[in-house]
Amino acid sequence: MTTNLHSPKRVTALPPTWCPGCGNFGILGSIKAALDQLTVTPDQAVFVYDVGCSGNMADFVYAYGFHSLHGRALSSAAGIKLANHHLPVISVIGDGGCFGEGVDHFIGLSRGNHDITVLTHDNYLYSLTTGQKSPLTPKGTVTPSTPDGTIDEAFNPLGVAILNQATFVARGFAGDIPHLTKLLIAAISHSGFSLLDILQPCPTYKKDRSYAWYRDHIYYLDQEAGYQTNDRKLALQKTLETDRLPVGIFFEETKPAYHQQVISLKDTPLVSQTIDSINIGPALKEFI
Ligand SMILES: Cc1ncc(C[n+]2csc(CCOP(=O)(O)OP(=O)(O)O)c2C)c(N)n1
Repeated sequence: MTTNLHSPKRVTALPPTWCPGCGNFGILGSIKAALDQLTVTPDQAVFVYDVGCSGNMADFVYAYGFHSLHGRALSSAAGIKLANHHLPVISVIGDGGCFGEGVDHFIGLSRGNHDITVLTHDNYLYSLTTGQKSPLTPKGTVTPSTPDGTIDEAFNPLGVAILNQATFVARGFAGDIPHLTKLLIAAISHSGFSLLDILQPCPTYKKDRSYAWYRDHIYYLDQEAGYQTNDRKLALQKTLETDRLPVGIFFEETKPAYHQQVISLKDTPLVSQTIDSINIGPALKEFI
């Protein structure tokens, strides 16, 4: 099989394995549309996948990809960005991976303003392993791992990002592909840490959050008179709304990204630096 990295192709020949009606189909559609509109070719972007239903996207997107361990897609993405600043680096991760196993990376990379885009496929569950509770599962929900209902209060991902100095924080809905595509383009184009939390119906394990339920409960921030995306306190307040769910850009600001502040990297990414003058002999001596 020949590989043409400059092809306008966006998906591989493999048919997606998700359940019928899974929100991941809409997210994949938006990724395709966003890459088209940004005219990014497969060799000009890197996707870093976590494990899970969302991570299975690794087989379907036609671009550079790295399938990471559970909860480690963000740290791997940050490393790739430090090695080559010219590539947009996009993490595809579930709410379990990002806000459970990977929550320390989520907070740390947000504070550092690492220039990565984080797409959280937010279905309120660990879906691939058949629907156990995740940090986002609403309190009281019965799941296979919480037969008497969850006791913990749900994690607030957008609020945590806003409080930890993220420079782009947005929420999208997998059932509105044109709107999600616009948010994706804005998130990928943003220089610095961008979180796009995507409300993703899981028709197999979370039947009470159907497409119809979301359509009844979401509203669009860009249609709200007077809403400003540069007000961190107002954005934080919006994340506390649970009766109706705002979608759109909650907050954005421009600040130098992490790699732009590392003296040894800011002018030349690692990938372009010469290693001729590096002698690892003394370091190895200890082990010989
Ligand atoms: C390193 C590793 N840890 C754990 C697992 C088991 N595992 C696979 S998918 C999954 C759940 C993922 O849930 P989430 O991150 O919410 O993604 P979703 O499946 O809902 O998209 C788990 C625990 C694994 N396959 N590999």
